[in-house]
Amino acid sequence: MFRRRKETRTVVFLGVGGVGKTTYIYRVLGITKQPRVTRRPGVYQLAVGNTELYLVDTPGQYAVEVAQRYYEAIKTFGTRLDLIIYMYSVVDPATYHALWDIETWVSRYPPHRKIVAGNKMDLFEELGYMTEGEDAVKWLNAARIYYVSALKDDPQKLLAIIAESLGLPPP
Ligand SMILES: Nc1nc2c(ncn2[C@@H]2O[C@H](COP(=O)(O)OP(=O)(O)OP(=O)(O)O)[C@@H](O)[C@H]2O)c(=O)[nH]1
Ligand SMILES: [Mg+2]
Repeated sequence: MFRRRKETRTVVFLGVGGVGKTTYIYRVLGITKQPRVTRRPGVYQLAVGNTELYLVDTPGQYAVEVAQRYYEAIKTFGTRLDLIIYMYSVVDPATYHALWDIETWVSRYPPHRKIVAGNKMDLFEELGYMTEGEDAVKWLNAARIYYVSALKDDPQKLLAIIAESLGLPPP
């Protein structure tokens, strides 16, 4: 029988500490444990239809550290980074402003596609205020913004965002 080789896509999550990068990845993968602070970059593999996804989780409390991890990912994956997900917390403006610092470092190696993820929408619903991210979309030259709750949203929705952003058929 003839087997088609799987295509691969590499997705990197960037954002300062605590915004929910690991939570997002764990939910997509169905890992139920509570994430600890990420100490070293992690790469998680997931098959979606005929595509093998590599989800790259980066550690770093500050923008500069995050950017360093990004360089490490570039070294590991070459320039084959297909998507960057810039993540911030909608209830923490500092994490939003950090995207500007991260981008200054990252823009030297433009990836194919970028999106912004405004995370922790469940907290916005509780608190009643949030930082909207449309300016970042323009400034980062991202395709669009998705407002999510990595903690509460259906994992299928979280995965569909990645697939759509990569131009893959819905999972
Ligand atoms: N309420 C709420 N909490 C969230 C959400 N996403 C993540 N958290 C919480 O925020 C904390 C940090 O989440 P992590 O996924 O570890 O964040 P991270 O971006 O990986 O952080 P570092 O590894 O330190 O860079 C955890 O206590 C999560 O449970 C969300 O959508 N809503
Ligand atoms: Mg983490």
